[in-house]
Amino acid sequence: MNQPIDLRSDTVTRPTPAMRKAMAKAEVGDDVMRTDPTVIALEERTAALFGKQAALFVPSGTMANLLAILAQTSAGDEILTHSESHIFYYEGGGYASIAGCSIKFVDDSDSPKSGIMSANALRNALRPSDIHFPIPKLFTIENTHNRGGGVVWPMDSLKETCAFAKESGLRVHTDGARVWNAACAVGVDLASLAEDTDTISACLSKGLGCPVGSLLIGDQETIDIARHKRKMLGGGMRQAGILAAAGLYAIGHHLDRLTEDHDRATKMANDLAELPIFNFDPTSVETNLVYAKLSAQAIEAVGDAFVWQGKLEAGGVLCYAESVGTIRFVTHLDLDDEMIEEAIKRIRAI
Ligand code: TLP
Repeated sequence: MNQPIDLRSDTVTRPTPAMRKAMAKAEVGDDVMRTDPTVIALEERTAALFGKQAALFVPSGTMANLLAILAQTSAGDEILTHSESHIFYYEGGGYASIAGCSIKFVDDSDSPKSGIMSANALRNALRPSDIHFPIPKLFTIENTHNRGGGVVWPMDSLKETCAFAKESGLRVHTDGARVWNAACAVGVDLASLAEDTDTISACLSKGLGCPVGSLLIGDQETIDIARHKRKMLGGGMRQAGILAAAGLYAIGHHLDRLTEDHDRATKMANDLAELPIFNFDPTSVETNLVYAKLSAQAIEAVGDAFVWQGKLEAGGVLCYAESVGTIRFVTHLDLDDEMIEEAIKRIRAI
């Protein structure tokens, strides 16, 4: 069979030859001792880009989010977030098992977009101060919101909800695994997206070609605490400059091209929405994630999204079933127009 076309995630992107060259040339030291100049350069560059005092290079987005929680809560505290947030849905319950926090959901029923929480929804989720209740400490949002379909927080909602969270005495963390895509889609700079949040995580290993790495960005005091907790978790890395060099290369060369991924996702959504096996609104696609809902007919005739995932894989298109009724297709650096056309052709044939 022809090479499979990999639309499972933007985490599958591989370092380009130029990125590998930058990695090979990287000056390194021991980052636990704070003597790796390339890691320091990446952290300083990122802090400046996001308009914050400091940044911390960590192995993964999951660790960045966990450190944000550990640095801004104590065991027994409550986190407020959306039920489809990555922190709740996909991080192995680290908020509970490691940080000792509970989660209270904030809904999105008064928002036109999935995963976007209004100030009013947050107000409804907050309980009064009372000895019966856990102490609410941290509010987390996701931008772009993965399971919301890769949607971007509208700037006015972002400002209003985060301002209300702060007035309510909460710290605010943004899971910005794909904040680069959000910035690109709404045409604002990263600092504006980070302005109303105390901490923000950003992933280098999604769509940017880096082999590994994320950053946690925020004020100096919080990042100092996170640095200590990173060591505790075993995330202190030594000659990590080789990895940081990939990050610096990606920030310099792979951010502007994200619009290409978004355009390809839009094209893919438009083409898929015409097939009878799908039933979704292609205009809901805002970035590089296409959440394609299966039609009732497709499920009845063949099976749920997990069955369809297997069929598509056998036909040379790799994707992920995200629920019984929805399949996710993700565009990224390692795919071009021709490969998207070919993927659609294969899906049509199946
Ligand atoms: N998301 C992955 C899977 O874990 C689902 C993907 O393929 O989309 N925050 C968000 C919003 C994410 O989408 C992810 C990864 C992470 C955090 C975690 O990043 P890593 O995988 O580096 O721990």
